[in-house]
Amino acid sequence: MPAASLGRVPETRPGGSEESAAWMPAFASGVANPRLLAAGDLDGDGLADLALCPEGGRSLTIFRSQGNGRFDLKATVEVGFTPERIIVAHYAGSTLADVLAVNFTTRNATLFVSTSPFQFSGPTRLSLPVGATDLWSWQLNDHPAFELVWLIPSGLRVWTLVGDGKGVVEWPGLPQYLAFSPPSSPVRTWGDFTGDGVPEFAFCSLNPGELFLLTAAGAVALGRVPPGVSLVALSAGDVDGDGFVDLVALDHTGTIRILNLKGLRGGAG
Ligand SMILES: [Ca+2]
Ligand SMILES: [Ca+2]
Ligand SMILES: [Ca+2]
Repeated sequence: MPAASLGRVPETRPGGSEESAAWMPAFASGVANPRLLAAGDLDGDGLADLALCPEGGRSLTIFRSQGNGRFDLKATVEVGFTPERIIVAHYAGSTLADVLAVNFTTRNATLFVSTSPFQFSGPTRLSLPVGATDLWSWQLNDHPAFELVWLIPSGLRVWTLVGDGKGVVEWPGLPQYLAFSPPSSPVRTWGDFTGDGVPEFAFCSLNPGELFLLTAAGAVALGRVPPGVSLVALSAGDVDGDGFVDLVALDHTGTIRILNLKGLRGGAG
């Protein structure tokens, strides 16, 4: 049972929290009025790259990770609608991640499949489950495509994309580890931060600005948002290529702030 390994998450650490959660140097993206953030490796170098979208924007700004908390502007992707959620994940079985943009209100979902680093084909239109209000994605089985986990009124619905997004296989039921309620904070992301193969939610409580990891065992404090900083979005990805999933945050000024959570795995790996 996946929850058993959650005991490895440290509640506190002697001598302070710096060992388990450390902020990397902040990086100003230059994206004004930022709203959406997604992390994933778009060029196959093992470093999670970023997609950003401003509030009300219809195009994504794509950044390549340098591996040190800094990023290079690489591309702009025209979405054709205003996304409410963007995700960078592997949907086409390649080493290059793909980009997914979704608007739940207008029921638009578009997949941009990577054809070479920071180059995309498509877009491929996807359908949405009826009533979907949010979407998360992670690798949940041995099929190479990441799964889509939709939030619908009756709970969750899981899809595996097949044929580079041209079709979907809907899971007949939900595994036990998907029996969760997402945190109510809108600033939340899903990812396997503890390295046990099962994703957890990381979220920011907006007052007073504290970051938590929500596991089956409860919420664990990860760290405090720097003073005067307000986070608008979170994502999960290994930005520095050390093999540990980092918590990537976007603040209200368009600055990228990365929390290295290596210590959550207690030195494993
Ligand atoms: Ca990369
Ligand atoms: Ca899969
Ligand atoms: Ca990392």
